[in-house]
Amino acid sequence: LLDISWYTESMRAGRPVEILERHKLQEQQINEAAAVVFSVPSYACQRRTTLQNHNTVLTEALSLLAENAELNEEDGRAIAFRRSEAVLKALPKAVTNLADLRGLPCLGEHSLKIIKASRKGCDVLKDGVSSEVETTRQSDRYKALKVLTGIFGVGAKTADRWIKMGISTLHQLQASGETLNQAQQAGLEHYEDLNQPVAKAEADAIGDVVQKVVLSVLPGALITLIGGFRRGKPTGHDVDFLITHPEEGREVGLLPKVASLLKSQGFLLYQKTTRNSYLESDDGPARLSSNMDRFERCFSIFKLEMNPGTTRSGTPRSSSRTESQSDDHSPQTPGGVHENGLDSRRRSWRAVRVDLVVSPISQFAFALLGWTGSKLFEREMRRWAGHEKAMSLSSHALYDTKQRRYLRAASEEEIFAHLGLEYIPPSERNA
Ligand code: DCT
Ligand code: MG
Repeated sequence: LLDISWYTESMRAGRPVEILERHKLQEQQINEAAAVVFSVPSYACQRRTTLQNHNTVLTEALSLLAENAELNEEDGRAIAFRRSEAVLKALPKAVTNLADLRGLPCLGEHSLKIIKASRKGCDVLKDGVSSEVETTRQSDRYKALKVLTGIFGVGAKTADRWIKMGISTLHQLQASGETLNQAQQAGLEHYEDLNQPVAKAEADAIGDVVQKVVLSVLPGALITLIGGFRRGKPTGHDVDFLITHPEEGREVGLLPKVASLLKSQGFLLYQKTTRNSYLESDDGPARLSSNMDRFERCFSIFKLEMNPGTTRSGTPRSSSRTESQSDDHSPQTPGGVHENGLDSRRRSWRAVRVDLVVSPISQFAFALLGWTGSKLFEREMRRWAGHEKAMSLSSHALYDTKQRRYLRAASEEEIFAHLGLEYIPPSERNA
């Protein structure tokens, strides 16, 4: 292991102490390497992350801090926590000892502190208590940000402005006389439903309706369930569909027609459709603030009829209601127990957030990859492309900056191959 020429040179020059020091250092490095318990590559897109998480106590702690940073628009902090969380999610076993963390990538000082975090000497590994996490969870600001951004159409900036005006609850928002845009009005009206997880069976039922309507407008169209459900998640916060047609161009202008049909059939409680604004240029992709917003897209609130006896997903509503009545901060329908003037338990339908995205077939593989997620997996793939391959990846295309050309792909597998990455199937992209 020693560099022989350096060794003989040092011997000849009579530097035995140096040799001894070097020996010691190498021995130490060898021991450390041997003591690495889990070996994990540093980009999430190089790892297989299933839904089986062996470290939920730790990842939930880090996730809460990441979420808090996101809600406070501290992007750097948020991404650091998300990366650490993702590394722990990818481990094949539970971390039982701090030594297990040796050699793991992306565990910054702060994340390590949280993992080791102590309250009276107990660490989160033993009893799930980290004082910083608990303080954040209990803080008025975090609770208010959660409640307000829980309204569809309300982001961190708006929530922050309202909090500065003294608004931290839905009741205070209603009493404030603040003007709400249409999305926010609909979000407030369907607050309770939209904050209940959506089950896979509900997503499939919506898929059937969407498929029928899309095919009636454009025979031959292909509809794919994307987002978390494509990764095998049993529930989600919304339902995402990607639509394309095998003949390039036939898909243009599809969504306004689909939305208007769905609306006339009583399936939409709210919708906003945006047109495709993506154009390729010979100079490569323009810098986009987000790669998500250029397809023809329909953001909607879907009215899902439920069969009698269908139970809603998530916790029993009666118990969550009791809690919310005693806690002014927790999600609560503005009017109290009744949403839309009806007790939601007796309604035959529920509201669900549904996103429809349309892509031309030439961009379909990129759209599919970009919309399957997880968010961190996507982000890491774009970072890998940029930092390691001098390429620019979006949900529309892959551009090679050195060759100054777009790299075409007809499948996700081809995109991974262009990027020099081993193919990771959707069920293992749950970073
Ligand atoms: N996406 C992304 N970057 C974003 C937002 C979204 O890469 N800023 C991609 C990844 C997932 C996909 O779009 C759908 O987004 P969400 O519905 O927010 O994510 P999800 O994984 O489907 O989560 P959920 O199961 O809660 O709906
Ligand atoms: Mg989703």
